[in-house]
Amino acid sequence: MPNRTVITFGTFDVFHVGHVRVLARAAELGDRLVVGVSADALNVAKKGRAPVFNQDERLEIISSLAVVDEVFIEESLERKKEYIVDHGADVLVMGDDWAGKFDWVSDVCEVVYLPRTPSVSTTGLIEHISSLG
Ligand code: C2G
Repeated sequence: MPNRTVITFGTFDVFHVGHVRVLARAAELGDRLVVGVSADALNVAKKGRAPVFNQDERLEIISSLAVVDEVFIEESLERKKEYIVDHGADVLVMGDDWAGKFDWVSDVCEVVYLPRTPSVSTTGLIEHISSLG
């Protein structure tokens, strides 16, 4: 059977167990996992704030994980198809907070949405840490 390449995308800011689990489950769907880490500028455009950890730091964290084979910076959500083709991905995996949002790439690869890990989020962690004073 030929090697199956999985691709996923995310900011992965304030790295937490929900991130670990989605990456581990994505890796199980193939032989090689490629991760597009959202650029700082994309995050500002998408969420209206800069990430806590900058893109070089987030890239370093993600590339250090045993389940991850390759990383790159995702500059734009609209370029998803180009990233998928350039990295030879057979399947796009996203958390189900994105359910339906990337079905438009399904002519170039399979699209899978995985359930999110409940009760943990970067925003929640930032609020929690801020409240510690
Ligand atoms: N995630 C999860 N469970 C959580 C939190 C996050 O499964 N409790 C998943 C998300 O569904 C996503 C990945 O972890 O698949 C990364 O989450 P974010 O860093 O929030 O990613 P986001 O900013 O939504 O960027 O091209 C798409 C974007 O780059 C996705």
